[in-house]
Amino acid sequence: MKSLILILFFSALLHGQLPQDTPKPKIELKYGSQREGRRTDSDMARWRGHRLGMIIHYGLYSQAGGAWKGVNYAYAAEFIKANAKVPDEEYDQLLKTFNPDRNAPKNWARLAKQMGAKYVVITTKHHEGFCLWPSKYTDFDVESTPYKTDFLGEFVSACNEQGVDVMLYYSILDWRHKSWRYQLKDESDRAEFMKYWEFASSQLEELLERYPSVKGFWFDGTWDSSVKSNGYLTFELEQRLRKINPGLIIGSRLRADETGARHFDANGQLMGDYEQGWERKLPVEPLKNDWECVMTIPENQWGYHAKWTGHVKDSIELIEMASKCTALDGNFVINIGPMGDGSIRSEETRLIQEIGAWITANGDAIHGCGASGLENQNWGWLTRREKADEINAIVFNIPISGRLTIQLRKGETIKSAAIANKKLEVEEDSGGRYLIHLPKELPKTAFVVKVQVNTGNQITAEAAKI
Ligand code: FHN
Repeated sequence: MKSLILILFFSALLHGQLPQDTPKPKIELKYGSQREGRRTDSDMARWRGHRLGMIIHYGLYSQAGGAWKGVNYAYAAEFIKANAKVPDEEYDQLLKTFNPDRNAPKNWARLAKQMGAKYVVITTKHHEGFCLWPSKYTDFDVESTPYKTDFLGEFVSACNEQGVDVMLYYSILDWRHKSWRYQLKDESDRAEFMKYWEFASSQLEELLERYPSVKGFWFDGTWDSSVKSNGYLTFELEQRLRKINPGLIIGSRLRADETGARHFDANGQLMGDYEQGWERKLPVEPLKNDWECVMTIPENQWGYHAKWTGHVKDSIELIEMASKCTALDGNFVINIGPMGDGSIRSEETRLIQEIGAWITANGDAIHGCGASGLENQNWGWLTRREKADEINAIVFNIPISGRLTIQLRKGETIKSAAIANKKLEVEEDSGGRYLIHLPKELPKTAFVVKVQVNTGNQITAEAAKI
């Protein structure tokens, strides 16, 4: 009898008849996702088309370079206050020496442009609480330093001049503010935390008023229970900011719903405009939502650390990641951590120049492109501009056979393939499989083969998921 029950159970499992296979009932949420699918407006399309960005971590911690009183702390340099357990009064001494080069804002904007970044995310306030702009809500800001003037404003203007969009990083978590709470254990914690929330909300409104050209916010430090168990606050804050600028782009990291679910609500729907959880990791296939990956050059270092340890990425690795992100329909953002005086370490300058040189030659396979709608092959990544019948085959691994395989879909054919306008031999195999013969002389770095395709109306922008 027992074995009969087991047979019936497994047969039901195989045929999908068990109750757990029925779709989960939708949970009624007031503070969950507010939209189905991707945003379709022009502000979001602009952000999506950028594909390559730069994120800058800069604050008081940049002066310490990962060490305190002669002791080196290997963990993330922007955490030096926590790593070395520095009391507030002692940490405040860094205010007195914060005096970056006056040209730093312009230099950084120029470097971002040179790298081919179409947008920059800059830390306006990291977990340490220091504000890069003169905020009317705190004295723990740039106005209290010898630099005095509005560093952030100067940077935003410099980016505007360079035609590079700006997104503002803002840490909700604040080690410095007296009213910040990690959890709300009682009513007094709640009362204090509500004061903090109003402070942060007012600062964010202040940022929008001061810098109307910014395109969005990049939130961080939202993982503590004080925030995630009060999801309605994140919902209301998002609404409040969108009221000032309806086109704002806000990643998923700000949000929690009333069940405490973060990024995705309890029904699995994305909250915010794009998936913001891709930190130092990339997905393996195109995602249905917009998404962005932020990447450090060394291991887990965002702020300036004088002693990088572990693997340090080189430019071709970062270029491949940027290509992969484009091929998987996402944006790629490379972090730099300027030194306390505002200068950029030589390793980062070199990488920026190398990436920039590659982008100058090949950027049209990245900017404005997205997933090709075809299967990526192990020689590299395929990208395509919306509705275009040209595919970019970005080659990172040259096959020993000297042939690139491309698998088209039914009804599609390849018209031609070329590297830098030099036509290549294209051989048709069976079942939509094509072989592109590479020449003996090849560029010394990753290169793009432009492949003209007859789509036979098979590939629409929607199919290409751009
Ligand atoms: O703790 C921070 C870290 O310092 C850095 O700012 C990164 C950037 O994505 N975000 C946090 C960790 O998730």
